[in-house]
Amino acid sequence: MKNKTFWIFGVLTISIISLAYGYTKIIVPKKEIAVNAADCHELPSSNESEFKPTIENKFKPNSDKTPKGMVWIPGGEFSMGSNVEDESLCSIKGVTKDAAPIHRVYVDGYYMDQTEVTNEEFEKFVKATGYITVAEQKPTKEEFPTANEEDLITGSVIFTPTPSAVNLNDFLQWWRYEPGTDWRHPDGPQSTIKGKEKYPVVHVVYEDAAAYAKWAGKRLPTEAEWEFAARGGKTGNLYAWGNNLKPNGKFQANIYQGHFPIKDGDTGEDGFKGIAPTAQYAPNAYGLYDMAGNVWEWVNDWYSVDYYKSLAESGQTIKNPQGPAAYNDPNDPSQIKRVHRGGSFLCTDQYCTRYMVGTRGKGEYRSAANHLGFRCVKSK
Ligand SMILES: [Ca+2]
Ligand SMILES: [Ca+2]
Repeated sequence: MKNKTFWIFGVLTISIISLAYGYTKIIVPKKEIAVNAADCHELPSSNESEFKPTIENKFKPNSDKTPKGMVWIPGGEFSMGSNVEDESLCSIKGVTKDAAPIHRVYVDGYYMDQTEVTNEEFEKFVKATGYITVAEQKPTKEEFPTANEEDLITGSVIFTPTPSAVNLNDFLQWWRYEPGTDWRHPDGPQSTIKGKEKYPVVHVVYEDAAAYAKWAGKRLPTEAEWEFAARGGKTGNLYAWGNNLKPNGKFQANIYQGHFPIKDGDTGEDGFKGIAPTAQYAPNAYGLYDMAGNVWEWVNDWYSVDYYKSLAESGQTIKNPQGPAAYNDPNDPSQIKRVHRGGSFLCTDQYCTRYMVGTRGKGEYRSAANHLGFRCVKSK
């Protein structure tokens, strides 16, 4: 394709899409094996006993001090990560291996937003500060020195269902860069957030999320804080609510059912085709909504494929890990990435099961899309 939007797409979104699936290199089938091998660490066998009991801190602050819309997460010691066989991408079991090995972590207690940050909340921030998100800023020649001037246009990336069934090995088939798309126009320039006040804000990049958090007197969670909270004090569960995807036959999160990624393929068996307002499903044991699905959530850590391995090798319980000092994704070294967690309304067992609680996502830190948002935490 030669049109200018595709150029931006090519530059900005090869790894933007990795934010969707946390994995950029399943592009052609022959690469699946090569990448799989490249990602393959020495792994412990999958075994429930790798998870040792979560030990929550006993301290609980006075409930009068709990900020509105937040809950106290006690922190404590827990086993973090995922048995890689549990997750799949492109129906390949255990393909990414970046959430292994399971390792022991301690986090201090903190407050966490009960929901993903909504359009309504983000709008308050923008009104108060005049903040302009990255998707609303014209890409610069400095950032894209080889680009033609006419290709430097504002916009963001939108999931676009395919007309018919496609081979799932090329995600460019169902993502497009759409000029004029941003948090106020989440589905393209003609769309609005009117009536979507309680929907999660999307088309925000890491620095947008961090700016909001700072304004709100909060911060983005570390990856460890995010996972501790998502697990709700339980030990080694597959999901934020337990080990059964559909207890009593009921979905517990907004993910994707049906044929991915074709037009009208999402059956919405979980109640929603596409994105949903926040808090439409039961909260986890800590009172947190949508820790699985709806939108991916930025966390503060740089992404490194072997970070968990390096922590596990220390043999110690790691206290308040802040993420690696530098990003590292050997499969995509040119893209600077931070971690995303929780999966989105597009996650499906046909393609990506990153709604599983210990699994990870990643994305280029200045790239946005319509299934990526965030929530904040606040230290005591
Ligand atoms: Ca859904
Ligand atoms: Ca979420």
